Amino acid sequence: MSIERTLVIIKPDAVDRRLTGKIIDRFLAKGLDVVAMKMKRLEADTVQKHYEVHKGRDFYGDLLEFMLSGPVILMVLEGKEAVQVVRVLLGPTDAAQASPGTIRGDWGLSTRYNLVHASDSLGSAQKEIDLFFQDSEICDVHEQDRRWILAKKNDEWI
Ligand code: FUP
Repeated sequence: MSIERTLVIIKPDAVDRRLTGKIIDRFLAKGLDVVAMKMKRLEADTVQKHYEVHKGRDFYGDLLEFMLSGPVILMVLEGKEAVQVVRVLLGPTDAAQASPGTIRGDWGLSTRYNLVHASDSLGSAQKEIDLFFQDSEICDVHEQDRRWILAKKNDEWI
């Protein structure tokens, strides 16, 4: 199984509710590495690009307004199967349907205010990382830094 990178956005609701530390801790406790992180207010054109697939949907305008309503924390997370692992840690888009133990399940009830975004595939992860980060902002993780997180067998992380 390969080491992947995924993009995470801690959304304005989670920042406003002071949930950022607890949320970041979930990712670290799972064994993922934070290889880039910054806090900022997003610009409208960046959010429009990020949510381009939803252009024309009835919730699109409200979604943009929400994402621009306050600062967010942007992160690149790295680890084994990071894209899918992070989506599982979040739970489904509608937080009311999310199981206890997931981020949305523990702290949310809303579809719009669902606390965190994470890339849904390896392809979108690469696009989203490139949209929000320069290569120079991303740190390299050394194999020895994850030696108690993952084992190696026949050149595969297990
Ligand atoms: P996700 O992959 O979990 O981020 O979910 P989607 O790409 O389907 O939706 C992106 C964002 O649009 C959600 F995080 C919240 C918002 N949304 C709404 O506000 N209303 C909807 O009915 C669906 C999505």
